[in-house]
Amino acid sequence: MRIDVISIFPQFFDALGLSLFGKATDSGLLGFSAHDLREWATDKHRSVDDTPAGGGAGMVMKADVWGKALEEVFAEPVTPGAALADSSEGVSVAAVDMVSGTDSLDGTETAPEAAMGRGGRAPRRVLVIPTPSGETFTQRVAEDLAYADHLVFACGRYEGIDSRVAEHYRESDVEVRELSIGDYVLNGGEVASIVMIEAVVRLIPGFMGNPESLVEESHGAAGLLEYPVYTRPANWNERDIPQILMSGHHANIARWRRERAFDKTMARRPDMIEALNPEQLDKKDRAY
Ligand code: 6GU
Repeated sequence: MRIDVISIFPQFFDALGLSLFGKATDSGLLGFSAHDLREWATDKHRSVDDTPAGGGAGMVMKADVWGKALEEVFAEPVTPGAALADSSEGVSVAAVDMVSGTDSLDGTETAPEAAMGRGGRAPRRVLVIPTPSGETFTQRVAEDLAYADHLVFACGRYEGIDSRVAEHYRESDVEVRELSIGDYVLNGGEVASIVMIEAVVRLIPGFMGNPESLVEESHGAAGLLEYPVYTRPANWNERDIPQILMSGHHANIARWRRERAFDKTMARRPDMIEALNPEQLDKKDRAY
C-alpha cells in the first residue's frame, strides 16, 4: 500500500514515524509521504484559501490548488496487491520518507506496470477527505481501506475544501470517502487523518504479528468490547488477579473472558449488543 497525505501542516505526520511505520515500512508493506499543499500554490503569497462564495464566516480552500496537488500525487506509481501478504512476488514498495513535501517513490515500477499492475488489475485508489460532515469512520471502514492500493488523505483547514474537488474525483476512477472520526469538531483534518492511518495500517495483511488479536480486540470480529486483562504481580495493592486466569484451564478461561466482554459491552455499549448478528451470539451468552 502507498499512503500520501496533503496538508498545510505536513509536520503533524512526523508523529507516525515514532512507532507505527517502523514495522510496516521496514517490511516493505507500506510507502508513506506527507506533502505540503503550498507546493502547489501559484501566487507569491502561496495562498491556498479564499473567501466563501455567497458570503459568510471563514475561508474555503481553493479547488485549483487542491486539483493540481491531487493530480500529481495520484499520478505516483503504485503496485496493486503490494499490501497483501500472500503476494506471490517479492514486491518492493518505496521506503518511508518522513521529510515533508518530498516524494519518496524510488521509481522501481515501470509505467505500464503502474497502469495495470503485476496482479493484472487496476490499482484501487481512494481519496479520503476528513471532515466533521463525513460518514463515521469505524473499524469496518478501516478494514475496507486496508485493501486499497493507494490512499490519499486531503487535509482541509478553515471551513473546508471547495466541494467541486470531491465532485470531480467522484466522477473519476478514484473512490472518494468523506469521513468523520466522531461527533466533535477539530481545527483541521490532520489529527483525524493520523487516527485513520493508524487504524488502517495495523490491518494491512501481514502487518500484525498475531492476527488472532484482531478477533478478540474491541470492535473486532466478535462484535464486543475487549475483556479485562492482567499481568504480574499476582497481588497488587491488595487486588488479586482473578483466580480462573491462574487455573490453566483454557476452556474455562475462554468462557470467563467471553462473559466479561459481553457484560462490559452491555454496560458501556448496549448498541453493540443490539447489533450482534446470530453467528456472533453465543448460546451461553446471558439473556438480556
Ligand atoms: Cl475528519 N475533521 C475535522 N476537522 N473535525 C472532525 C473530524 C474530521 N472528525 C471529527 N471531527
